[in-house]
Amino acid sequence: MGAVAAGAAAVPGTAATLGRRGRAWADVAVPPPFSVPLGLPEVAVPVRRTATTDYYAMTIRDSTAEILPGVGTPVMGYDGRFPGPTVHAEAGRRVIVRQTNAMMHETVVHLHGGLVAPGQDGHPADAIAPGADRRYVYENRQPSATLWYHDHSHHMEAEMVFRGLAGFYLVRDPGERRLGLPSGRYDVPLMLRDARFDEQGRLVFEMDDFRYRNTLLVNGRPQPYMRVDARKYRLRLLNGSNERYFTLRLGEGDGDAMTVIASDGGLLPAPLAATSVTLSPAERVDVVVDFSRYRPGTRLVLHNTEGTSEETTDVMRFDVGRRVPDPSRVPGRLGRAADLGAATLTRDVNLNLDLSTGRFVIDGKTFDMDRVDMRIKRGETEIWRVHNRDVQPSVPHNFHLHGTHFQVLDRNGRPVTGHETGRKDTVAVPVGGDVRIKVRYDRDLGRYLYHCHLLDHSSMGMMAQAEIVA
Ligand SMILES: [Cu+2]
Repeated sequence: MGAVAAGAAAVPGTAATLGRRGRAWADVAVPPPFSVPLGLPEVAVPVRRTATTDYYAMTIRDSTAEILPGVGTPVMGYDGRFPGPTVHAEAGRRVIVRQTNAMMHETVVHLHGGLVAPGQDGHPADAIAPGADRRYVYENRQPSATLWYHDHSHHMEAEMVFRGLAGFYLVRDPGERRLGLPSGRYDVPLMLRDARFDEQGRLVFEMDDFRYRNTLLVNGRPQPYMRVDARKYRLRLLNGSNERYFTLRLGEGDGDAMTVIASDGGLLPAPLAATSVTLSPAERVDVVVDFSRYRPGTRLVLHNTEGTSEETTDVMRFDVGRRVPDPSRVPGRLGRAADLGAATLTRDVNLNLDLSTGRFVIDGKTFDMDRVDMRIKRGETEIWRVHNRDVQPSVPHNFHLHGTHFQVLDRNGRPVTGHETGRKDTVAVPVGGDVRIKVRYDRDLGRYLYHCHLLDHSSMGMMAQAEIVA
């Protein structure tokens, strides 16, 4: 019944619930906004390189991170880092990661957005026992994209990701390099999420308690500032929250111009101008911001317009510095279109909180790793209409597919715009409404998960699996 009570109040992303408790939960430890410099996740270094393959070794372990200044916070981390090290991958070149589990808990690693074989995908049935290790083989047969890796343990992914088991995985390719987009130190991954701390600065995880997760973190730092040169930057924005939605605006008022260049699955066909971007949990968007439009000394706040108080509205601040030469550009043509062709089949998928049992379900059922929930013929395009039935109480959900990228057709009958026109692996499903997506699996046979990526919901059962058949 706990889930019912939580569900009744559970409306992440709405003004009614976020930020109500203010900073009272972390008065002792949380610094004022924009007083901590942004950090970048450490870059993972291969232990070995061959002609075809980069080998990495990571240890998944309990650790301590300085998230709040001067405070040691116990975390779970890839190599003990919060967030985990960033893996730089090259399309067409294999990456093999040996993950050693040095924790007391089982864990399993999912490469979110990776087009990988089912056996490498981090299915909860493939857990790494404490003390054991597992090799993950990623072929990187996909175009450049901002991916991330995170825990996917049965019933535990919400807590383990919340405690730190998440990191960036960036795929690049020669075609993207030729475009001349901002690169190197001007290509910056930003993992946005919320957290809840107690008065000692420890992370507090309670299932579905998103309304108390009022400290915003970027790359593991509370509401940081970042010194930028007055030139173009590529910002890779990832919503790494369990349940919080971000609608991001730069500067004051209606928001300054950003150029959206990529979605979950990689580059859009063409850049799109935007003054805001909305990200439900696990979604990514890459934007180019031209800081040369601002006078040196300008301080620009990245706002979350879905926040309800200073601590949930102010995400981070960019402090514009000197003008520097900027050879980068944003060409008018970028990547390939998302079009998956004509569909041969349509399906309905229903997401809801079952009020009689208090369980979060898909098509009436909680996840069972021994049950196949649908069979999909490889190579055939299908249209899925995904419904969010939770009007009363009102509960947001989103929808994530493993093993492929999909094309979003419309939401509540209206065509989507902006980054949602690109190739996607996660999409928001509005309360009481639906989203239609085109789905096609082109490669491996076997089982892939699909689920709500509000991780507290998937941990409580809002997950299912499809079997791809010949
Ligand atoms: Cu959900």
